[in-house]
Amino acid sequence: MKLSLRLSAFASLAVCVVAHEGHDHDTQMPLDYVRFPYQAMYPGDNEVTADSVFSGIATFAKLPWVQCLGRDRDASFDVAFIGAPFDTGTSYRPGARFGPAGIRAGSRRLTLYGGYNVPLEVNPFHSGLKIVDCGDIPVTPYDNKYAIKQIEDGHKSLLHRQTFSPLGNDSATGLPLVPISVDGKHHPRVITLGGDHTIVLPLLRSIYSAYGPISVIHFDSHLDTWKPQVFGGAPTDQAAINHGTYFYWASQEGLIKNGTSIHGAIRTTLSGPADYVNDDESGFQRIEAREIDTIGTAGIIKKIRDTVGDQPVYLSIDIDSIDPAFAPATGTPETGGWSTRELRTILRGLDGLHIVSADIVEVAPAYDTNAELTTMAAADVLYEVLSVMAKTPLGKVLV
Ligand SMILES: [Mn+2]
Repeated sequence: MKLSLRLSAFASLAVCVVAHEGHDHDTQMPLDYVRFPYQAMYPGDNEVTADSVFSGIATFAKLPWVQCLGRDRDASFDVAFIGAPFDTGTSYRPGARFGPAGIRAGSRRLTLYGGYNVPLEVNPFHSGLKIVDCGDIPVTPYDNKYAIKQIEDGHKSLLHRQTFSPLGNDSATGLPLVPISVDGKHHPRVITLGGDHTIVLPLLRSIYSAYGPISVIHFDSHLDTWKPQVFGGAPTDQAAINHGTYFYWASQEGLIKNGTSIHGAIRTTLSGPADYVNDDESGFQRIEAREIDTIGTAGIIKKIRDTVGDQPVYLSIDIDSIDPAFAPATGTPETGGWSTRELRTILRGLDGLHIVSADIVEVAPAYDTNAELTTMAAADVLYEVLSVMAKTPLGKVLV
């Protein structure tokens, strides 16, 4: 309402100026003169705005900004985007602290034509779910231990909030759905914009508080299950937790469901074959990036689905799973990766899985092209994730 009043005053002023210049515009310019299909994206959002997709303040996909960790602590939603601007666990190129801002800029155009996903036959922005951008978790760049706790607390604050929409009934049987969490509650979903990959340790600690040990689908050119002695040398306890070791720690803490978790797009060099033995012990199956040449996207999708089954699953996407030709702006780029098209196809192949929350990490916009290749790829990848989420409620039918 406040925005409309301000715009109204501004429009009147504009009309006055025009009139003084001698043109015969004597009626006020309508406030919705730049109405685009992206408007009214969630229930109750019918506010007229003069912002087009290329103007105004950047939120993910121009979604409404809610200060979920500030003055809007009681706000409810079904899906929340939240930034975790942390990059002090990086081994090579720093800069992922600017990832959330970059991804939001890369996402501006997502709803220019309305946001309908043709292959998935859904418009996540008009699916009845309340989807918001909660801004960023405050993260200190001076103390990793403290920052990791901030990220866990920020994520938990969103995850344990009341959902905006009820769980509803099963579309096939009409029977009421019950939550798939271990605490029996229906939780909203959180999509985190990283940040370097270290953030997944506190994110999985938060996920554990609602779902217990979770199956993980992890797209990355790197394993990230390295022992601290192998990756970084672990000179201190703090150094031992970084963007190459967080899955080792998550496994040690029992946060990951052993045997139903899987990496995709792996192609890094190793310290030696023992890294794969260690990776096995951390509970992961592996899909190598080069397997796309033999089994294709369909074969990769099948491997993932066969591994995860109908378990609740957490999805973590390192932008470096995509080839640097398509996504150069990242912390530890590796050639020989998947195209943006291939990763998007694989993500759509997860349709029907119970993805409880997700993230995209390692986007470091300072290394991007002027054409915003990487941040656009990150935004489009999350659009596929959001579409899959919109189609499948986080519930099951009791049998
Ligand atoms: Mn990586």
